[in-house]
Amino acid sequence: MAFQLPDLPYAHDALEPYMSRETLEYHHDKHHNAYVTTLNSLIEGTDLANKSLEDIVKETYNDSSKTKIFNQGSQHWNHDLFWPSMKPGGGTKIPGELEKALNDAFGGWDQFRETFVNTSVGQFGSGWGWLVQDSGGKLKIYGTPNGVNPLCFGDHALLGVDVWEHSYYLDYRNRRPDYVKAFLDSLVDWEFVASRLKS
Ligand code: MN3
Repeated sequence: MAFQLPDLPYAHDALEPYMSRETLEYHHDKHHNAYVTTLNSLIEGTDLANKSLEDIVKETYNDSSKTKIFNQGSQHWNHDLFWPSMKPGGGTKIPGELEKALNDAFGGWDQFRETFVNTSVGQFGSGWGWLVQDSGGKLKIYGTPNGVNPLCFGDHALLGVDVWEHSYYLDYRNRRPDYVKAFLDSLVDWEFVASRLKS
């Protein structure tokens, strides 16, 4: 069964003014779609064709003969997580369980926000900023280049922000800090993030 582009869980203009209809038309309908169709064409007829997306990402990471497949597969996985992590009217109401976990790990919301913003803004070139839970349950923040994601390190992703320019350039031009702050403050569905916490 070939992989499919998931529908956005909201209308293309639902995240305005923080993320425009035009950005989502390009980012979801064109960029994400291209990752899916290219991945399908690369794995068709191979032993990867019947594997889960997670297994494809983990098996192709660090395999230099499968870099193209890794890039497309990881980016498909990353965007699958990215779209439902946002909602219209997001950025508010952090569930208590998640708030406590952020406080325990980072010392408070302000410190979490500052670290997440600085890490995501500081990721050189294309990549992602992540909030993850490691195998010991500890919350961590780090950036990754290109399509690399927490699956590659055995970590569980709670939240990822896409800092490829295609994610923000139409709306924010070169102001990546403003984009990441708007993402946290006005777009993230924190109930979705909390639902991913593993106890
Ligand atoms: Mn993207």
